Amino acid sequence: MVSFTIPKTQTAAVVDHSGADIRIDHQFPVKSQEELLPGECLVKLDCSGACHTDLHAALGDWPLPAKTPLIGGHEGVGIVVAIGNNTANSPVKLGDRVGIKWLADSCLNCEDCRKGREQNCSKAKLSGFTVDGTFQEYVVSFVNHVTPIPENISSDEAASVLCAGVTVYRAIKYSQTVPGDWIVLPGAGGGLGHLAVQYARVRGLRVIAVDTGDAKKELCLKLGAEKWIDFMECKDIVSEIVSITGGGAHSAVVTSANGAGYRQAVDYLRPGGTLMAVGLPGKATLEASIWWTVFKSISILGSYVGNRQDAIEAIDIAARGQVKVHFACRPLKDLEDVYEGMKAGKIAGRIVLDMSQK
Ligand code: 8ID
Ligand code: ZN
Repeated sequence: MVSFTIPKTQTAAVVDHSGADIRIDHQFPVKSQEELLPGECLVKLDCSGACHTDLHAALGDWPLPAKTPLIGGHEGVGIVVAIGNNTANSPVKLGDRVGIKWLADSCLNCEDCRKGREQNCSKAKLSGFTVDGTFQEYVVSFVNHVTPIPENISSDEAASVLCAGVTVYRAIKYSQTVPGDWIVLPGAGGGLGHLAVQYARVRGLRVIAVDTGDAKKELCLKLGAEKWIDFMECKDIVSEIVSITGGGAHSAVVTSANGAGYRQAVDYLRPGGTLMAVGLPGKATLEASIWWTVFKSISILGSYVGNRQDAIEAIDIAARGQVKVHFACRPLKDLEDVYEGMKAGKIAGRIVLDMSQK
């Protein structure tokens, strides 16, 4: 049987209280195998993506508070190095490479879990929000919810599929679109958005990418967007989209981190169109005209991460090379600087934190 030596301490990026800067702690305790509860596993992480959600959590942007002190992070990939005693029927074993996603655990027995909306389980545990996440070398997670990572994708390529990828994959899956339809992606140059461009292409959709700046423009067009709109430059986004699509888009999957990306979406959708709400500004409201929403038979749907099956499907598409995360690697200690880049909207694609570089 494989066995692993587990150190007593590790390096972790800690937020002591909401709004505090990141503190890099080189002596943060690691749970021993004996301390793990049944159903828990310890994963030695290779890397973790940094999602805008981690920034919202660190800043306390949302109506729900994160735990503090908090170790954020929910796009981790690593090896299972320990499993809690008395864990029954574990789907993973020691040495398996697995992914950690936002949904760390759920009861699997309630109505939401039974219907495949595990993320809405009232007992859900959230990585990097209600339980410590992947901005550390060793994370405690849960055997039933970690995602098996196929061999033909590296850990750093897989990491951001686990949140950004799964989330947009599911939003597009439920967007009621068919091949040949037009999809508008506000936020297309960001972490979620650049993967949305690719998952939309895999589905045969025609993509209008909306974001700002040359780097994001170049990235979106390279990844298969047919049209680009710079939201800082375009004077009239609605008429631009209506003209490109000959009457309005079939769907919009909004991944902008602020409310502005949602504005006008109902106006540029064609009758029967679907607005998928994904970006999570904490305080903004969606000011859609009720009259036009009804008159045009518009669907407005919230789409929140994905379940275990969505994760397996999204990672499979990436492992087959059809979707690629565009990322740069940085050491964990650079997390604060990564957050600054995110606030300024300077990151095209994703940053992946490499745990081997402390
Ligand atoms: O389950 C979910 N629904 C889920 C899962 C994961 C993340 C939701 N999110 C949320 C995050 O919490 C965040 O609010 O999705 C949002 C985007 O996350 P991200 O992709 O990790 O953020 P990013 O890399 O910073 O990308 C955001 C992009 O939006 C653009 C920015 O330029 C950036 O490229 N953007 C903004 I800010 N305003 C815009 C606008 N008005 C805009 N693009 C178009 N129009
Ligand atoms: Zn995320």
